[in-house]
Amino acid sequence: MKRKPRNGVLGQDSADASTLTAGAALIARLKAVGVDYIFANSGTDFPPIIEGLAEAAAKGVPLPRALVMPHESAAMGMAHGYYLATGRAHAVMAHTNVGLANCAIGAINAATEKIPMLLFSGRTPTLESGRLGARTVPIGWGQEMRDQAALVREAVKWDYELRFPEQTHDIVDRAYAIANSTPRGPVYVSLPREVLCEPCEAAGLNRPLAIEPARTAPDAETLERIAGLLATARRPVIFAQRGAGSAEAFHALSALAERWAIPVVQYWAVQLALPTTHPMAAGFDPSPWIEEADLILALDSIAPWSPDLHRPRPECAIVHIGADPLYARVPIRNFRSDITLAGELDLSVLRLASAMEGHERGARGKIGERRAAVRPRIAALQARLLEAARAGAGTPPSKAYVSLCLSEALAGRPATVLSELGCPLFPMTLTEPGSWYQEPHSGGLGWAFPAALGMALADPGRLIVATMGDGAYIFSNPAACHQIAEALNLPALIVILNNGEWGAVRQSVVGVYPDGYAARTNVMPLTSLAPTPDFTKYAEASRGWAARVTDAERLPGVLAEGVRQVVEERRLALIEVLVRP
Ligand SMILES: Cc1ncc(C[n+]2csc(CCOP(=O)(O)OP(=O)(O)O)c2C)c(N)n1
Ligand SMILES: [Mg+2]
Repeated sequence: MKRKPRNGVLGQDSADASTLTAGAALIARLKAVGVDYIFANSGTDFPPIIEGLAEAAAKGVPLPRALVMPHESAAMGMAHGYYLATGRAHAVMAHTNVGLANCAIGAINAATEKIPMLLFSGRTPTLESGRLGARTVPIGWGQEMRDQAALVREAVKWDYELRFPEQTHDIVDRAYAIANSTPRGPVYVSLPREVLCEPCEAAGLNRPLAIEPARTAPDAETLERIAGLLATARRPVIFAQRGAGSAEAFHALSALAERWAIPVVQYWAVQLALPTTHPMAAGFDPSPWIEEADLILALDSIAPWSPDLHRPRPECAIVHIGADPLYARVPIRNFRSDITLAGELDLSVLRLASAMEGHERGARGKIGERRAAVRPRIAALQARLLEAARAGAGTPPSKAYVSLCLSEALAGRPATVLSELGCPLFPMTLTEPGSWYQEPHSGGLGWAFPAALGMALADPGRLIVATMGDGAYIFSNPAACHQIAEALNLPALIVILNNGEWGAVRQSVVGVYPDGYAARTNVMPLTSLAPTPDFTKYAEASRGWAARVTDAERLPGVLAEGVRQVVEERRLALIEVLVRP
């Protein structure tokens, strides 16, 4: 019988302290560039990774924590949430083409939201025999693809296949630098098993990141033009869909909107740009503002309004600011842009706020006029939103009413709400940066639950709430997410708004065919989730605390207890609320 090779080609044995298996070097290099967690779902491609983890640990090499993810969608969602909480990119490792296919939705979501992450999956061995790592079982043939990276290529900024063990350090550095450069996004590297089994130099493993990520700053001249227009416009309005870029920029934007009396519309907001109760927080509907505007400033907004419904006047000046303000990844996106400013959003907002200062004297009268015109309208709008939410009380309650109750249950504590067809933003009182995230505009459902777990991992002192529709919860692979919450001790509050259907699909049918057969007869094929499961059982299966609210009067008490379970008992708590269809 042939001797089993330890490393590299048959018969070669080179494992010592000066070398590591490429699998070990790859993971160790990730740690060296700043990756603390690998969210991993392993398979037969992983022996050199798993052996590498053991080898590196035995040799005292620092490693990231490799966490078991029972489903790849959870791995991608957690890496997404972890980045939102910390601004730091992490790694996902999946099993060959099939694991990568399960990562595809997460990659699409990450690409749309410019979330950097390092995505890896094994590549089935190239060789059929004769080398360590060569194929051993039939899936070695069944999982081979002509172009595995094609599964995610449209979503990633860059992809590569590791060809030689000596490339390992460089490829990690390049992947990290590209993912973290403006505009950020996911990258993908496929890892052939034979290459990972090869020995690799350990020297240089701890050198600093060899390639600095590129950060694009806004052009000062263009910023100055925008500041001048914004200062002197009669009816300026800001549209913000992806927050302000950082906590500092959030406060700067709040101050700018207040000082200059500029309404901020948060239409389909994925992140919060200023407090919901801010005197210039002009709700989510562009309609009242867009037609009278003489200047629109869109901050990192993929679709700041719907061209089918909302029409800016031809003489209105339109400005787009963002990391990639023209959204070059999107084939069709023809929002007019008279001034286009590329650069990191936070830098643009902060520098715009300073540039505005130079215009203060000339604009004083204008500001007073603007404030008088918009302030009472915004106050009335905010009151109407609250009133509408209160009117949704009763059994079953509206989503907006549940949102109001949730907001009251969270009052006074640092909390972050992630909503995926769950509680709507606007009746809530959320005043802090990072307190609100909504599902990505790519809409790949199943995001909120694992993203909340990623946040809970990153920030254990914060109360993380994931609120979802019943459909969105099912998409999240709940068995996997609850297993992770228990295994990693990640308490979070899960609030499911159960209307027994895919209501968004129903609304879309009514939107396209308002007088159609489906709307008139109220027969909506392909939207019902009946019979509705008892969702509490999913949480209980992994020993979480759970409650089902069928009587809306009990809602405030149950929410308070759910918060207590998470904060004091450090348990995952799931609350299922039956809401109106
Ligand atoms: C992966 C994926 N599959 C399908 C869809 C299409 N889709 C969009 S909204 C929706 C229904 C969501 O239902 P639910 O979470 O119960 O919220 P509701 O619409 O009832 O408020 C579906 C199926 C999607 N966005 N993503
Ligand atoms: Mg539903």
